[in-house]
Amino acid sequence: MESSPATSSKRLKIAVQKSGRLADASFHLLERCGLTFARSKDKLFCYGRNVPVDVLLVRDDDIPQLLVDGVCDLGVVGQNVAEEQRLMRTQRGEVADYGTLKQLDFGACRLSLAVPEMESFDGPQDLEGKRIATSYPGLTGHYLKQHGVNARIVRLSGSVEIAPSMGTADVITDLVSTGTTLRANHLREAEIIMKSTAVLLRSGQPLDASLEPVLNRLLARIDGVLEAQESKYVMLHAPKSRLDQIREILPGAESPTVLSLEGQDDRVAIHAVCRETVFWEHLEELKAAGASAVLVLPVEKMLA
Ligand code: PRT
Ligand code: ZN
Repeated sequence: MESSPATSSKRLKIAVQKSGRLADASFHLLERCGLTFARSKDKLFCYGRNVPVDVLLVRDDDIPQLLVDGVCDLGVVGQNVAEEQRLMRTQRGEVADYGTLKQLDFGACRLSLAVPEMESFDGPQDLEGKRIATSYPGLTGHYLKQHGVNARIVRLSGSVEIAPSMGTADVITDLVSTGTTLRANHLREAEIIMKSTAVLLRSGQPLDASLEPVLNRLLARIDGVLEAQESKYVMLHAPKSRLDQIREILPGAESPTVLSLEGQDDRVAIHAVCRETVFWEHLEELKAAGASAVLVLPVEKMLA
């Protein structure tokens, strides 16, 4: 019996969060790249139907280790998790063999230092001798070291924001997005330690040569999806004489298509892909420049 070449059975493995803040957006990104999946019964494994790509659904904290071990080739996590685990591994003398391939456009947050709202904070030196509650001992310790401050880190795995009112810490470092949690706990964001978004990580383990083209195609599609998200297709009518002015207003447009309008010698139709956000202000400027029939459409996919 003829067996297929060994390499043909190789599949790219991507780890994403099973449930939580990054779960839906990570999976949606892969779907927007045109990947379709069959889910296993326990919903922990998704088999790519149309491409040799499988998805493992796991806790976000486990993703760096899966990459270090080479169990997965790629993973989507917050930069905060990737950097925290890198620092902790380095401290323990272990390897943190993974790197960032791409910054993604979801999961934005920041790791911040927060102090009780009535207390003053004039800079990192104020932390000398204090107790800092955090789930991020690596990043917090790194920040203290950078500023030459000695403080005690109280490591907590959750509900960090209640530590000052419970009396178990003086200040905290925690992830913040809207700031509601801090305000509800009478804390004030004093300093940003790190800004974070979700990132696509790649294992440092060598990838099977047969999977390099699969990876490259996926990366090109991710670029297309990320670019399309911002981009809009703009159509409008405008006086021929104002062409240059209109081109200047259209944000991030390269060379617009100019079409003649039947029965109108002095006006043309302009179509352009705007690669930057089109704000209402831009539309008002276009109108002031004589544009009419302005249409702004979403871009589904884009291939550079
Ligand atoms: O179960 P699993 O271990 O997989 O998930 P998890 O509970 O560890 O993580 P999850 O789903 O809460 O967060 C996953 C990632 O989302 C984080 O590592 C960040 O990269 C990103 N992210 C973005 C956030 C937030 N925004 C965020 N606001 N992660 C947590 N928060 C929490 C924060 O800890 C605090 O309790 O939300 C609260 C603050 O929110 P605001 O809006 O009140 O400021
Ligand atoms: Zn987690």
